[in-house]
Amino acid sequence: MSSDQSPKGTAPRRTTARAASVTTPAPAATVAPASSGLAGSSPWAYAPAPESREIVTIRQRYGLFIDGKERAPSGGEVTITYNPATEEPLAEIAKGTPADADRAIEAADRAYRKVWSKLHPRERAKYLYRISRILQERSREFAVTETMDSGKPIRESRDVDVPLAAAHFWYYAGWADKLEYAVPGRRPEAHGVVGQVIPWNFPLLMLAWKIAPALAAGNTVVLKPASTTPLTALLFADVCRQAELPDGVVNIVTGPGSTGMSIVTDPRVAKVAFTGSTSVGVTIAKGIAGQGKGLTLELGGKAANIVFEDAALDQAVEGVVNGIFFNQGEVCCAGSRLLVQESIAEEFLARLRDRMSMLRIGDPMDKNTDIGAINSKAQMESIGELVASGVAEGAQIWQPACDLPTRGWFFRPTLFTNVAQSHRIAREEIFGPVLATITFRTVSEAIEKANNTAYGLSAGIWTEKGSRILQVASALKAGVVWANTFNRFDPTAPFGGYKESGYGREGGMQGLHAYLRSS
Ligand code: TAP
Repeated sequence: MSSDQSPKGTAPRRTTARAASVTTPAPAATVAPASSGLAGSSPWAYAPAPESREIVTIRQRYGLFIDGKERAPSGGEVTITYNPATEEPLAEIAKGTPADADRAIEAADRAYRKVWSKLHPRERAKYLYRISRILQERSREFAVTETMDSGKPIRESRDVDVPLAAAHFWYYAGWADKLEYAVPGRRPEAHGVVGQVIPWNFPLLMLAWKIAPALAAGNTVVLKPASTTPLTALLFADVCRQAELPDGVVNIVTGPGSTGMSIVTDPRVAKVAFTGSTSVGVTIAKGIAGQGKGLTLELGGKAANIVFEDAALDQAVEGVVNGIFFNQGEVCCAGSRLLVQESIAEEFLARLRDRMSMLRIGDPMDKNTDIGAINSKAQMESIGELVASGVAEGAQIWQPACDLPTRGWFFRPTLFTNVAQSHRIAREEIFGPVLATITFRTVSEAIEKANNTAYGLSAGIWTEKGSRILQVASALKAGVVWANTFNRFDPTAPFGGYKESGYGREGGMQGLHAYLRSS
């Protein structure tokens, strides 16, 4: 049983904002009146619009997916995956061991040598198209499963995670027989077996980002999902069977971080891809140093969302809200630092507070929910600890009044002002619905403050001036810079970071390069 979660009742019940202050540090928090906007007891409150769970059958127990078959873990142990919105146990998950990792790598190696590398690239493409179609056909099942296992709002899993996952397989299917155009003048070759470890914030989407280009380039895969969100990866195993993908081409090994380490350090694994925390990324880089493996690391972020005085303010408010509250802020590229020009700061923050008061927090299965549950108790505690540090260090905290369920892990959207760049909330990745506001006066000050971070994954610019967008974007040390929008993803666009945000790119033609050796 995973130690950070515990089973309790079932359906989420609601309580008032103040009674739910368990999710935030009590000291100095300013909570807006409950009657504001559409929240609380307003006659304009939204009626419940729950998505049905009936399309999903969650089994009591899941094994490992090795060589096309479901297998019991060699150690016979299981962990439990929970619904973070209700704290109810969903299923028992096989606790894969290093011996299981070894079996999976052996299967992937055999499948690479005997089947996958011998297939005409056009035939590989057909499998990818088929997987994409099946994901589309079973999209509701995937969306409901993802929301139950991760806590993210059904609106996001339905409209973002699942369609984008299908789009990645579709996009890379198109590349499978055109690899020589990705590396002109050189001969593209697959690595062989690739080892992939993914996090819990976008479980299916991260799987698609990793598996689709790997297969298109001709590799076979051993993937370890995060322990708190294994279900859509295991459902994906079923898609592989349905698509009649040859045995061993994709292997899913659930289990703890140590099992992930066994996968990535195995000498038969020629390329490693990891998404997750910077600390584990560093451990993996050290663990495989000197082995000559390909490595891509997609790690944390502390993105600046910069609002200039000439920006379309309501549009910018919407973008800032989307930037930090999408997926409860559990997003590596979240716009977690708001940099707002001093001349408009007061007005902008007033509009932002108004908009935050309209956010609907609660049951992720409700189609009206904007902010769902935090993925785990451990993550809740981590967010709470960082928020408490913000208060202790002297920043001003504000949270809208909103009802929170009494069960499950929910954190009220939080806005900090009076933030100094030295505060922990301005420097560390919070990975929760918490926005730290810093003001600036000039363009160069904005650039300097935006770049004053150990990370370099993403940034946002809000201005009506095209020339300013170009000037600022080229000065920002961030892998992705959005202008007058935020959190836009597309399979054709590369994504990745600088500095402690990692290296290598996923998505687009660049994402394919990582899975190819070219001679
Ligand atoms: P991590 O520990 O980095 O987990 C990511 C993945 O790595 C999971 O599958 C995890 O397995 C696995 N893992 C853990 N230790 C490993 C090891 N030594 N070798 C190989 N694989 C290992 O993230 P977390 O603990 O869930 O979250 C901690 C913090 O990381 C968060 O607060 C957040 O700031 C950050 N985070 C960032 C991202 C992105 S996208 N940048 C994603 C998630 C978390 P288990 O799940 O079994 O531990």
